[in-house]
Parts: sequence; structure tokens; C-alpha cells
Amino acid sequence: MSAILIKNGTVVNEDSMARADVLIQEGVIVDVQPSISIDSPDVRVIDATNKMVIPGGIDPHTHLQFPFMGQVAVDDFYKGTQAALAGGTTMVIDFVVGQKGTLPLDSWRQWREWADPKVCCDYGLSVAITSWSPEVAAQMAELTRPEYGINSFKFFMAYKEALMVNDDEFYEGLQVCAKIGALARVHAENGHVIHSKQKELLSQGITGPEGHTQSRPEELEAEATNRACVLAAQANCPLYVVHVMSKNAARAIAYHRQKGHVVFGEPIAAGLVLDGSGYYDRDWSKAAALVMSPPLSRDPSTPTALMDLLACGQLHLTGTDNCTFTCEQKKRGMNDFTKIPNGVNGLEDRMSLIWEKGVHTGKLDPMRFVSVTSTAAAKIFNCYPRKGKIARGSDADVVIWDPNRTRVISAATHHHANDYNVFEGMTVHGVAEITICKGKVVWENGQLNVEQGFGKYVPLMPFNNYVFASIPFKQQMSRPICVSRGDCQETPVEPTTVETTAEVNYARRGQQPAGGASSIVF
Ligand SMILES: *[C@@H]1O[C@H](CO)[C@@H](O)[C@H](O)[C@H]1NC(C)=O
Ligand SMILES: *[C@@H]1O[C@H](CO)[C@@H](O)[C@H](O)[C@H]1NC(C)=O
Ligand SMILES: CC(=O)N[C@H]1CO[C@H](CO)[C@@H](O)[C@@H]1O
Repeated sequence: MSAILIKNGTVVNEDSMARADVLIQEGVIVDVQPSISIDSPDVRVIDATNKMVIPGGIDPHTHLQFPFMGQVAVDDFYKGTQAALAGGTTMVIDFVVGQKGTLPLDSWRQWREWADPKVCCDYGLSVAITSWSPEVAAQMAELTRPEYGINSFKFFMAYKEALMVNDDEFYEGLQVCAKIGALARVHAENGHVIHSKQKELLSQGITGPEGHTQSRPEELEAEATNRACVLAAQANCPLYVVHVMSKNAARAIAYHRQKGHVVFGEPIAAGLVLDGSGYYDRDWSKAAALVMSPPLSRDPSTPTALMDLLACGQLHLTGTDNCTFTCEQKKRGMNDFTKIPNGVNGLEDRMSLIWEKGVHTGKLDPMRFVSVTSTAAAKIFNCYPRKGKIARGSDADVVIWDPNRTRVISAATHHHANDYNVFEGMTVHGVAEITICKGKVVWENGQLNVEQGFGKYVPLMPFNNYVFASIPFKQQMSRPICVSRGDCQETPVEPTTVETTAEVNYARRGQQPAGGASSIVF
């Protein structure tokens, strides 16, 4: 692999933005300096004048090749990672989601088998816990070992009778996560109420995609988000809420963060751009294309509001939850909206969409853009600064980004395997001109030059300080309090109540938890 010298660009990291040259050798960034000159025929020089040089995007939420609702997502690990690279994303974190009853280790092996021969960029995995038993708990611990490289687990509070876990199982799962140093991720929706509403709507003859949104009111997302935050705090476990789709879900996250809990919120490309009016489209296919869960918000001001929260730091990073099905596959739910395979595209267009709606509108600066598309994910999943940074020693996952160029999104030109694009016709500023993946130019002049299996599995280690460093302190603050009546050693605080929450202990010491008092009522 030849060396690459990127000249005259503006190197953007989450905390800095300056003119610099970048030298890449053997898949790694070996130098970043205001001016590097090398005169060698073995070095390819790329002119990045008037362009930005940014860390490749990391999509922390994909479902490639996912067998779901009787179909398999058409973007497999080959097509999906190609689309990613064409849009400037150089790493994905995909979900291992075994059917209820399968063991996590077996599912993990299955996903590795599917992904390894096909991935064109590096990838990590996050494992969903879809059933609960002591064996599952033991395997979670096993999976955090270096040979498995799992540092996060996902729980579904929706998809009753399929993927959902109940609150007691979820709470035990959170306790296990806290103990083994893994981040808990959650799909927050009230699955029981949704299930009941689905039946009710179908019995009233509402079978089209409009039933999807009506069976999943936003309140059910907000309620479950709040509940997940409460349960995670009680288990003293860091939490990551995937696909935050509504204002009130985002508010719940902000509320619990203000109380000092470790909670991260991930809006997705679709939710930052589209609202849910399309579910009422007369064209069944157009409406069905938008079916995903939680659904797009019916409040038209939601996408802007979510972007504002991303800008001000109340939401933290962006994914896509990409899971693509063709029109034909969606038609499985022609006469019953509950059978429409859930999922939309986003992997290829996420970076451009966020530039358009975030940076071009003046809400995010380019450094925040880098943070929410790449660096925050690298930090949260413990692969920083190997990923998510343009610096000496980091992997050469680099994008030459043209902030001024525009392109029109369309299924006719995208690199996904599905036959429509939910962002069809949108013009976006901000285009990935060149994508370099592990030191290799894989996207240039609108052409992909990829190789199946070029990407590698990135093991992600538990007890990540970025996520867990405050947890021992919180534990100490919330330890049980004993009032000595001669039978135990007095806990050295002034007890005013027998409650043992962290908050009470903070209060007892006359301190405020980080963020001060907060006042939203749920
Ligand atoms: C970089 O900029 C310098 C100074 O403006 C110029 O002389 C040089 O040709 C440029 N290099 C490339 C590769 O564009
Ligand atoms: C890109 O746009 C910015 C802001 O509008 C402008 O200052 C800059 O000169 C443009 N660069 C190019 C190469 O057109
Ligand atoms: C935004 C999106 O497409 N979300 C979907 C991703 O895939 C999962 C699993 O199929 C669905 O549940 C989501 O609705």
C-alpha cells in the first residue's frame, strides 16, 4: 500500500480546526503538521485546498443483513459498508440480534461469520439481549473478554413476543452490565401498550401504514425512555438510548443527565430530517417505506428540535439504525401494518444530511459535526483515538470533505441495495469527495474501489473510562446507610431518612449532584 500525503486541507477534529498536511503510511496516520514535504514517487499527493480533512464517520447503529420480521435486510455487510464508504463513513457498529431463545455467544459467532468475509470497512458489534436466564447473564460476562470484544448490550422494551424483555429482566440485565463494565443500550418504547393498540387498530379496519404511527404515540417512547433512565440509575449503570425520535424522549434524557446520571442519546439521520406526515400518504409504498420504530414524529417541528439538542450537547451522537428492505419486502405487510418490515436507509447519507441540517444552517460548527458523526462514538465505544481522530498513530480512516459541493440524494445513484431512498430528491451541502479507509483510497470521483473482507473486526473493551469513571464514586455515594443501635457500625453521615438513593446522600452532605437541582415532572 503506497503512502498518501494530503496537502493544504483544513484538518478538523472535535476540538480543533486548522490548516495542516496529513501523511499516511501502512494504514496509519504518521504525521500531521502545518507543512509536510516529501518528494518520492511512492507517495501519492492529494490536494485538499479548500476542503476539510475529517475523521471518517462512525455509525454506531446499523442492522446489516438482519433477519427480521420474516425478511433479511437487503443491505448485507458488503453492500452496506460500500454505501457507508461512499458517504464518508468508515466504521459501523452493528447489532447482534439473536432470536428469542438463542444464546448470545452463538449469535455473536453467527454475526462474525456473516460479517468477516464481506465488510469493506472496520466494524464492531453490540449484542442484543432478547431473552433472560442465568446462562445469558454468564455469557454476557464472557463476551466482554478480549477475544469477543463486546462492551455494550442492547435491550428492547418493544417488539412484544419477539425481542422484548420485561422490566424485571431488563433491570437484572442492567445490574449485570454495571458489574461487567458494559454500556447498556435501549430501544425505549412501551411494547405492551403498542401491542394492545395494534390489535385495537386492526380490529377497527386500519391496516395501512397510518396504523403504524397511531399504534405508537410519542408518549410511549417518552415514558419508556424515562423508565429506562430510572431503572439504569437504580442499577448504577450507564445508559445509551438508541434512536431518540421525539422531543419528550430527549427531554427525559436531559432530565436524568441533570440529575447526574450517565445517559447518552442518539438521534438518527431519518429523525433529524423527516417528520411522520408521510405515514398518511395515499401511496402505500411511500408510506410503508417510512415504517420504522419508534416512528418518525408526527410533530413537524421535531427534526429541528432534535438537531438543536444535538448542537447544545443534550444529545450526543448520530446513528442511522439502518435496516433496508425493498418495496417488495415491505409489501409483506400490505394488509397488516404490523407485518411491514421496520427499517429505512441512512448509512450512506447520514454525514451529508447532518452537514446540511446542522452545519449549513449554522447550528453545529465543523468540530461539533466531527464529534457527533465520529468522535463521540469512538469515545463511547472505547476505540478512541484509534478511530475518530486525525492524529499521529490513529488509523488512516480519513475523509476529504467538500463543504461547498452539493448533491441530490436519490435511489438512482445511491449505493444501497434497496430500490428507494427515504431522502429522495433532497439537495444536501457537504459531500465526501474522497474516502480513505485504513490507508486505502476506497471512494474517489464517484467510484468505489473496495474489497470484500478488507475491513476487520474491532474488539471493544469494557470498563471504558469515558463511560464508567464516575460509577465507583456514585456507588460510594449511594452505599447503604446504617443507623447504629449497637448492632452495626454507624455510617459516617447524618441520616435524615432511610432512603439510600445517591440523591439523598448528596443532599445529606449539603451537595448538589452534578447539574444542580432539576424540576421536570414526569
Ligand atoms: C499547497 O499550497 C501551496 C501554497 O499555496 C502551493 O504552493 C502548493 O502547490 C499546494 N499543494 C498542492 C498539492 O496543492
Ligand atoms: C466555501 O464556502 C465558504 C462559505 O460560503 C466560502 O468562504 C469559501 O470560499 C468557499 N470555498 C470554495 C472553495 O468555494
Ligand atoms: C430507522 C430505522 O430504519 N430503524 C429500523 C432499523 O432496524 C430495526 C430492526 O429491523 C427496526 O426496528 C428499526 O425500525
